Amino acid sequence: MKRYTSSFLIVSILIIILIIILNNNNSINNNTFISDKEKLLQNPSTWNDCINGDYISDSNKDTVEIEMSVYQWKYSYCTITVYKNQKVIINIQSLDVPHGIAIEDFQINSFIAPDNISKIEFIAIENGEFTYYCTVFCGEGHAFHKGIIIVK
Ligand SMILES: [Cu+2]
Repeated sequence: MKRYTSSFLIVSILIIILIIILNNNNSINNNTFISDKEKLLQNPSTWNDCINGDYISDSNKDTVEIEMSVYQWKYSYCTITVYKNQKVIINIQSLDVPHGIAIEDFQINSFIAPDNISKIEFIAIENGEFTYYCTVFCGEGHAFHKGIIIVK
């Protein structure tokens, strides 16, 4: 009986630690998205900009994780620069209507529902420039809803 109680305790503690870790990860992601939304609301003209400009990854890292927002009709990064052989994870959230992201060269085609985080990942095995674009018709600017991944 005592053995069952102590293993039950250990399992419970592990579950609690896991929940805390998962919640922390979520709050990091959410903070980025909340601040992106605030930037847009504070200055409506920025809706036609990539509000966070260009992303350049740290060349010392094997894996890079990027938080990116999408909205009519931009991605929060106009370009994403990574280094050859890096594993790239992009967490994307829509700040308004449903959008998508496709990167044909990396066989990626993902739907992005509002209030959900879509995760895409690929390994940058090739040097070059690769377009990512929206795959869900999202209004008059849809045809120009794109950005570029630069692999150095
Ligand atoms: Cu779109």
